[in-house]
Amino acid sequence: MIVDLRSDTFTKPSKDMRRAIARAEVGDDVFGEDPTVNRLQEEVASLLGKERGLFVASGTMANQIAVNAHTQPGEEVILEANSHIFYYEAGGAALLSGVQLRPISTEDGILRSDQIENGVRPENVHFPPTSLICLENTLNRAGGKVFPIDEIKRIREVADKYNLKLHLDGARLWNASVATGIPLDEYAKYFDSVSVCFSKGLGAPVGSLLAGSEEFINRAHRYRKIYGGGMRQAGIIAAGALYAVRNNVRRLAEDHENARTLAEGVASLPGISIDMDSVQTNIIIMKIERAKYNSIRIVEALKKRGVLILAVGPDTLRAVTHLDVSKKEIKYAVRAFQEVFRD
Ligand code: TLP
Repeated sequence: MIVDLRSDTFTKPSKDMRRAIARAEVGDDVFGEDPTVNRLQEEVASLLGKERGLFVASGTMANQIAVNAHTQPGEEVILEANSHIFYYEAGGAALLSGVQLRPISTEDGILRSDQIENGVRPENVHFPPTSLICLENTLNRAGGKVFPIDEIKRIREVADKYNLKLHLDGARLWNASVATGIPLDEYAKYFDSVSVCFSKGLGAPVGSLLAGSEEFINRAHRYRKIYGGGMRQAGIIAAGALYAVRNNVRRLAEDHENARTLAEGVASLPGISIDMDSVQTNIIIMKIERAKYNSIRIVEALKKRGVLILAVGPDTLRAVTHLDVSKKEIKYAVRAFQEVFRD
């Protein structure tokens, strides 16, 4: 048995999704003539309560386009030090948008409005002007935690006070919404732009969407072209995304339950610890005792037993549940952890 918990990006399209893909009506999307892409953009923009949506190749592309469309070269962007845009996007914001990132460290991944306010640059010839704040929900490196909506409201007030734009990396906003019952548009209304992914927990093979105002998406559309992201009969992949949005959102609750089961089974083992309060959705971050264990060796020992997870730091492991992992497989994974940490 192979239980792949490395990421929810490893999900493969189901038979029904493949059927929807095979049947997709297509056209040339660079000319705006792909009916499936257009339907997806309209449906998801409406779920997010935004005027328009733009289908793009990946979450990284959505975020990078947003950063570029909201800023001018030489400006500064405030974000959390473990955010995907800062940590995992290959320095793209500096390279593609010419902006400086101002990463703020927090203990729990949640940027507070006062930290942001302290980070806004006063007008002074020595400083780059602050123009954008980026938040993430759920928080990948903080164990899939949900960003609290009350803090988002306070951050919006800071953004308004200083005339800053606010972007949400909502790669897993679906998970946040299912976990809290807060609708997507209630989250999205505090942001000038939102990116969401179809290729994570929703199980589509490819694609993300950037949503915002008409004027913002017009600008974003140009950057998508510049970045080589103008695709032709993209309805082939948009059909998978549309199927995912229509069928795979509510079931994310099962992934959250599985994550809880796995975390409970592992947390009591010697030499490994999990902040159970952070296990709110489908990501589990585990800390191992460094004196005893090495994260790479643990990953190898689990792999020998058919359980795949990722080392995301020298003493940090990550497991992610998703629609291709069943309850039974989670139980198997717990047993594998028990064997490895008892040996
Ligand atoms: N995250 C991936 C890796 O890049 C780390 C994963 O396995 O979790 N925002 C967030 C919050 C993400 O977690 C990711 C992907 C992205 C953006 C980027 O999406 P893609 O991979 O489609 O560019």
